Amino acid sequence: MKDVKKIRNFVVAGHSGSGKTTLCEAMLFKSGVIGRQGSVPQKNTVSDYTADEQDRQGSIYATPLNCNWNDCEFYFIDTPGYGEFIGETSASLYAADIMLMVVDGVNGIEVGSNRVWNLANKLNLPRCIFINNLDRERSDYYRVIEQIQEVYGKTRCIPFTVPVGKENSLSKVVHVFRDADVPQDLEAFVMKYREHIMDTIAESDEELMTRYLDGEELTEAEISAGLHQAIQDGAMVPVFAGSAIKDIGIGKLLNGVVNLFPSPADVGKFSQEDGTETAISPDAPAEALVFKSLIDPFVGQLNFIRVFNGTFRTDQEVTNLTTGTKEKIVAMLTMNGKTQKPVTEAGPGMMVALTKLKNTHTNNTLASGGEEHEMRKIKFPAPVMYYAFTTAKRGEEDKAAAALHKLTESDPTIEFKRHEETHELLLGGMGDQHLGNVIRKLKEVYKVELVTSTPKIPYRETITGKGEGHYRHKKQTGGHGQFAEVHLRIAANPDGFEFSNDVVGGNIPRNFIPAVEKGIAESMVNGPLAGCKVENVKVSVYDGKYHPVDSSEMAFKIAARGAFKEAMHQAKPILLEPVMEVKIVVPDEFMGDITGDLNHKRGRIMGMEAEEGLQVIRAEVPQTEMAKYATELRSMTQGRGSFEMEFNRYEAVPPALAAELIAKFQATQEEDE
Ligand SMILES: Nc1nc2c(ncn2[C@@H]2O[C@H](COP(=O)(O)OP(=O)(O)OP(=O)(O)O)[C@@H](O)[C@H]2O)c(=O)[nH]1
Ligand SMILES: [Mg+2]
Repeated sequence: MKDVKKIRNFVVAGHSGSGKTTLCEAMLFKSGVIGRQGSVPQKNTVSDYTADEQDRQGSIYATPLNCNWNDCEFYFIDTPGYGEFIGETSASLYAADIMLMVVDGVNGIEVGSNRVWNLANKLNLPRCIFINNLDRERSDYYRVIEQIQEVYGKTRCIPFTVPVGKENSLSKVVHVFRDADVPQDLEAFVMKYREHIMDTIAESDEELMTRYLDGEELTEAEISAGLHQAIQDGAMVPVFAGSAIKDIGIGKLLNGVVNLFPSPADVGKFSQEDGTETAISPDAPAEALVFKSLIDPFVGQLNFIRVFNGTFRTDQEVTNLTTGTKEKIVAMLTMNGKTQKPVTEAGPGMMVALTKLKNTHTNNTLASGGEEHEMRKIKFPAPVMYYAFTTAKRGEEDKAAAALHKLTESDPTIEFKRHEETHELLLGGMGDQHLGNVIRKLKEVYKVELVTSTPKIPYRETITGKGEGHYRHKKQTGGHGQFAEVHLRIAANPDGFEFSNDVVGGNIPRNFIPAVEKGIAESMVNGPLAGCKVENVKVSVYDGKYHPVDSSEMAFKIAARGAFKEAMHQAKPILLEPVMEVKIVVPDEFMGDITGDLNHKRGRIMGMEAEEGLQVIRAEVPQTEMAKYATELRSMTQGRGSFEMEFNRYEAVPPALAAELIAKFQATQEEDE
């Protein structure tokens, strides 16, 4: 098996359309994996091989790839840059030793760049940057490198290759300290960074520093070793340049991967979920993280693992530490898109697909034995968009549920639940394209068709005053009758629901009090204004009447409901709506449109700040206004904005809107009657 020092494992990430898939294609071509470089518009790249991706002309799924270069084996993942598919991208970052971020040489840093940069920050993942598209009109290497340095660190982001010529006349790139034939107009720039790199090397080691200051030349090995540490610590981010489509700068980037990227041996250790760190060795007990699973039409379920430690072998028995299942490794495949190649061993740094596992999914840990620690778990982002749904054919809810359960196992950014208050079945995801994919998969693969609608907003009701209710339930039907009478008072109670039994003299016997409380609890599920859950009410039952023969639990429940309803009407009830806390990130130029739209949506802007070259807007907005925000933001910003939101609190619905909602509800009640 390959020496661990010769393995490189990285993830290619960045903003949508920056050219990640094209760059991966160029690397596969340059390294001889493919004889012809495909392109995204021609729908023939190795990475975007699914019909969905080809229709969209952009990646949807993370695609593991591999190639060899200069005696090293590369395992890398092409990820989607589009925000709705961030689940795939996040997971890939957990599987990699370093992130290669692709930045568009025309637009520079974009929302998607910061998104992955920040994810890498959280994981302490080393980074490298490739400035792509430098053959394009209006590309400007110097503007982009300046912005990168401004935002991600001047002394940190260091040019390693520099373009010669620009736009149409881009001809090649030169390496700042390996190339001798630097054009004169680039010399000052190149020398500046050559010195910077040398300084970094010297700083990494006191002895090297002294020798360097004494004017001694450092050897190639010393140069690489000196940089490795700085890159691995994140103190240095090498920046490469070129054009993926024109195969400019690709060879030098591949050399950079060999010379500068850490091998799993350099990384040396890996983190487990409980914070333990374990040293990496091919002879240690084997341990791997499942970072992706998919259903292959021919092979069935494929689980992609990143081996962190030890060596997995075919026919080996392993334990899934997450589900507790014993699994047998029947076959292992290295994959280049849909091209599979069987292997019999997989060591640290390798990414392979396992077939035919029984009970293993994304985010599980596989171990060969002796291990108790699960791998560090992938944190998936929470859904930002929900559809309510029913099945097109009656009675297929269970079939849909089973299929959705399967889908959530491989894509944890999908959520499927029944809402407690609105009772609707909800399908949550990262946006309409993501959800559209899920729905299409359900139809095509699982043969269940969904009918979707905008989810009902879980409005609530509460009171702002006090009220009193008296209700007598009396019925004489045939033999024995029904009788109960309940008197109660209600008042607003910010701490939630409170019930007290203040009946004196046994006017309602103790054994009927639980029925009274139950009656009230039932009324609180369907409030009198709009049939919503009632909250924050204090109820005191203080009097009533009973009949020794005709009173029953049922009669008291009915009387309590009547009394509560009457009291609610007196107590100035109001409607409440959920308010979301929203964080929106957009380029400067869209600020006006975004804030204008938020005002329109009854939003309250809580703060605006510049962050990493983009604008961050924090706002509180009623949930009902945010139902289609994923789509709206995309069209307002041409896909250059992103947002996150989470529930914050309930707040009173403005009177005019409340009146509308109440009238609508009352009309449906009358229809029902
Ligand atoms: N001129 C030029 N076009 C490029 C270059 N690299 C990529 N493109 C084109 O830019 C478009 C987007 O490239 P992709 O490789 O799909 O970009 P991506 O980063 O994978 O995009 P997502 O998968 O959506 O995140 C395609 O039409 C490519 O052909 C380049 O270096 N120069
Ligand atoms: Mg792509």
